Amino acid sequence: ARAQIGVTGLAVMGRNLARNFARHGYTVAVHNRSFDRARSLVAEHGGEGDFVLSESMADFVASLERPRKVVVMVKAGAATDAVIDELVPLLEDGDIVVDAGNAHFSDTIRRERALRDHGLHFVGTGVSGGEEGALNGPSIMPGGTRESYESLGPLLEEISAKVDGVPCCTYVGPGGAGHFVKMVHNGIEYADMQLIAEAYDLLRRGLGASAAEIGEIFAEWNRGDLESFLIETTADVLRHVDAATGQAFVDVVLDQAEQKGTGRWTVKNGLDLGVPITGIAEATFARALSGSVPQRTAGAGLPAHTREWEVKDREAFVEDVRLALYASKVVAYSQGFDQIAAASAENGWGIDRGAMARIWRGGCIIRARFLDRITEAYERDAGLPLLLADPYFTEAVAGGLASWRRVVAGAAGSGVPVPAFSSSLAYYDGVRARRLPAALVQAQRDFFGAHTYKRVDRDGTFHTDWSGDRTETEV
Ligand code: NBP
Repeated sequence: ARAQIGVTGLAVMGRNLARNFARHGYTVAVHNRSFDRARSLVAEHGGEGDFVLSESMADFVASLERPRKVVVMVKAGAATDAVIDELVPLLEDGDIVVDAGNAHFSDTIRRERALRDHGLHFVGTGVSGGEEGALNGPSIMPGGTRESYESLGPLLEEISAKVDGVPCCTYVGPGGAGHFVKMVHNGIEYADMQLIAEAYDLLRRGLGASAAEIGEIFAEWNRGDLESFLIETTADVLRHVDAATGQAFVDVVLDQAEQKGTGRWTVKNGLDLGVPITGIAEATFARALSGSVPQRTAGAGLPAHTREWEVKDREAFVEDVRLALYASKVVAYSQGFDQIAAASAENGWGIDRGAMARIWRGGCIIRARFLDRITEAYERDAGLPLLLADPYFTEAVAGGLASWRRVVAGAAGSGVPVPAFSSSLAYYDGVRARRLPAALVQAQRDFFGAHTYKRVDRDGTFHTDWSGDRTETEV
C-alpha cells in the first residue's frame, strides 16, 4: 500500500481531481468502473505525478495507505450507492469514503449513518468550480466527522483554490452539512445569474444599448464592489460575436434556460424550513417561465399598457442599475445564509457562516470580492440574525435604495420583467417593516378555520366566535 489518496470515478470531474492531487505530490490510486477511462488517464497524464492504476476495486483499495481515503466521483444517485456497496466490504475500521459528487444532503445523511455502523467515516463533500476548478483548485465543502477531517482535511486544503494564501476548503459540519452548503451555494448562483440577466435586460431596454456596449459596462462594474467571476464572464459573453452570423452571440441563443435541479432542491428545502429565499425561488421560477413554451406562445402579445422608458441621463441610469443589482444581490445572499443558519440549527451542524463565505472566495462559480465583507460581518457577530442588519451591509444597501426603487418602479412602468430585483426589494421592505399585514391573514385564519391568534397587548392565544356573538375566548 503506497497511495495516499484514491479516486474512483474518472469522468471529467474525477479525472481532474486525481490530476490535481498528483500535481500536488500525492501518490494517487485511480479506478473507474470501465477500465479504459483509468488507463487513458494514466496514459495521457501519467507524467504529471505518481498514479497507481488498478483494474479491480479490490486492488484499488489494497493500494491505499491506512486510514484509506477514497474519493468517489461518480454520477450522483444510484451510481454512488453502487460504488459504496462495492467499497464497504473491502474497507476497514476508520477508513474514509468521500462522496465528492453532487448528492442531495438527505442522501448524505443516510449514507453517513449507514457507514458509521460499519466503523467507516463518510464525508459528503461539496465541490464547486466545474472541470476547471477540479483541476486547478476548486472550492471544497466537506462534511462528516471532525475526526475524519484531521487526516483528510490537509489533502483537500492542499488541492483547493487559495485566496490570499487561504485555502477555499474548511470543515463544514457533521452529516450532510457539506452537501447542504454546496446546495445553497448553487441556489445562490441561480439568484446571482438571474439578477445579472435582469440588469442586462434593463440596460438593453432602458438604453437601447447593444450587447457589446453592455459588455463594456459589466467589465467596468467588475472593477468595483461587484467584482466577481459571474460579472466577469457576463462581460465576456456579451462581447462575444457569433462566428456563423456575425451577430452578438447572446442574440442567437434561444431564450430558454435549463436547469439540472440544484436550484429546485434549494427552493424545496427553503419551503420545508420556512425560510424565505425569494431571490433563489424567483431565479428558479424565471428559468421555468422561460421554458414554458405553450404559455409564452399564448401570452405573447397580451396587452401591456406600458410607457416608454425615458432615460435622460445615461450614466445615472447605469449607476442606478448597478446599485440595484448590488442591493438585490445582498438580499439573495442574506437569504441564503439564513437558510444555512436554519438548517444548521435544525440538524445541530454548527456551521460557521463566515467560514462558508471565506471558502467561496475562490474556485467556485460565485467567487466574488464581496464575500470578504460577509465573512467580516459574521466575524463581528457569529449569531447575526440578518446579514442586511450588519452595519456594513445596512450602509451599502441604504446608499443604493433610491436607485433600487427607481429601477424597480421604472421596470414596472415600462413592462420589463425583473422578478428577482423586485422581489428582493419587497423582501427588504418586508423585513424592515415594523408591522406587516400578516395580522389580517392571521385574523382571517381564525375567522374561517378557528386557527386562533395572539394579541399585541397581552399574552395568550385567543379565538373569536365569528359565527356567533363574536365574543373572544382565551384558548
Ligand atoms: P458523471 O456524472 O457523468 O458520471 C460518470 C462517472 O460515473 C463515470 O466514471 C462512470 O463510470 C461512473 N458510473 C456511473 Br454513470 N454509474 C456507475 C456505477 N453504477 N458504478 C460505478 N461507476 C458508475 O461524471 P462527472 O461529470 O465527472 O461528475 C461526477 C460527479 O461530480 C457528479 O456527481 C456530478 O454531479 C458532480 N459534479 C460535476 C460538476 C461538473 O461541472 N461536471 C461539478 C461539480 C460536481 P463509467 O466510466 O464506467 O461509465
